[in-house]
Amino acid sequence: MNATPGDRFFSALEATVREVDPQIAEALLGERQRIDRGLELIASENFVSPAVLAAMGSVMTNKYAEGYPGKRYYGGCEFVDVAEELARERAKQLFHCDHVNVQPHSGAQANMAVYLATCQPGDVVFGMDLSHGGHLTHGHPLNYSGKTFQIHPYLVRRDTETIDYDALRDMARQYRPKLIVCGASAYPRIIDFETIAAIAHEVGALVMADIAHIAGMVAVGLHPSPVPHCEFVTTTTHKTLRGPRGGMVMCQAPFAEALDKAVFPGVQGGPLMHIIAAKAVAFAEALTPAYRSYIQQVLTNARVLCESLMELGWRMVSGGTDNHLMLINLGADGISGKKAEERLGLAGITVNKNTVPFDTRKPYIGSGIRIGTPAVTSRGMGPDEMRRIASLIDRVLRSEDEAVWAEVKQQVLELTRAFPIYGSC
Ligand code: DSN
Repeated sequence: MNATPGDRFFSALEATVREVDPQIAEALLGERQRIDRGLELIASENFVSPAVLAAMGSVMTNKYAEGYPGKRYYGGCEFVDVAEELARERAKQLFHCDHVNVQPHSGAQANMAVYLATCQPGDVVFGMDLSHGGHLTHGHPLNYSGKTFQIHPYLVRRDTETIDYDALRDMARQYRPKLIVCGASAYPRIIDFETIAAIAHEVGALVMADIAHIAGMVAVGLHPSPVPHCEFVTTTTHKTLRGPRGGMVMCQAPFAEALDKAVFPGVQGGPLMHIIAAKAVAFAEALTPAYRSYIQQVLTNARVLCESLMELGWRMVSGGTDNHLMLINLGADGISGKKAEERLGLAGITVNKNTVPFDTRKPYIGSGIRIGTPAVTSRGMGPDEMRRIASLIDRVLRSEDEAVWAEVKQQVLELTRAFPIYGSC
């Protein structure tokens, strides 16, 4: 078989590391083989392009650049300034926002910067409950957000398992929050940002929309954008956006200065300039028609996978999906999320356990699993593969027999061989 550009890229990379550190080189190869031979269905993961990887592995990792383009605390920033300016301009083009800060090292730090820019310790903040689909940084008691602010979590409705906007409005009128945080990490439905912003503004609250999961759909117009309605919009850059691991914050013009001060020097020191360069590359990719087609395919694949699982008898949280992810509710008496995750892992199918709304199990065990289509879609898989994946998941979850799991693993190998992602290995 002829070596592809991917093969050559990764062989060179691993050989370079191997000369210095054979153990890490082995781990790198092992991870590439794990990716290549398994089905990656973790909703928050994706596979970046070789161009994004190359920018991440570049000389810009060496540079200190505290400050912002044109106003740094270090000399020699002329080329990293180019990278940061391009990242900012492209992000603005993608999301049509007034201002953006591309320096946050992660989504958690992006959110922390918004809290710092808007709230004082002890202020009342609303966030969606973690077990109803929210995120740790939206006010979980063990997270800095929950420790610093007076958090009132809002929930989904029991009947529809969708956000209870009426209860949220009642809560806002009663507690008058400083900030309402919306957005989710395990919510399969469209989020009505316009309604949430109206609820917040009625009581004088600001809104932060965390679109880490759905950023790709928002960028191409396949999910309503929070940008016209919410003062702050945060995201990670590595999920549906398919960029390097990192975060960013967008905001309306009057908050630009406060936001930039909150990111640096408020929360962070030197920005990761190699990651910012890679963000710029990923945003350039996201501005192409090919990326829009990719996101359309992510959504089609999620719908087909979800419908196929429902036809096989699985109960999905909220009865379906509008985005890139779905949650199987395995039931309080069924196999736990933890067991399901382990068992699917043995069959070469990677998912994560998740709580479901009103779960009676602890988060580490959970009664559900979360499944997403961004990564398998990046491999080029389509609806036929989604139907096949649904039947493989069904077989593994319904069988106690290790031989069945091993047989499914063989089928996963067959399937993935037809859709290589990072060269053959
Ligand atoms: N851990 C991420 C996720 O899996 O959704 C959120 O930070």
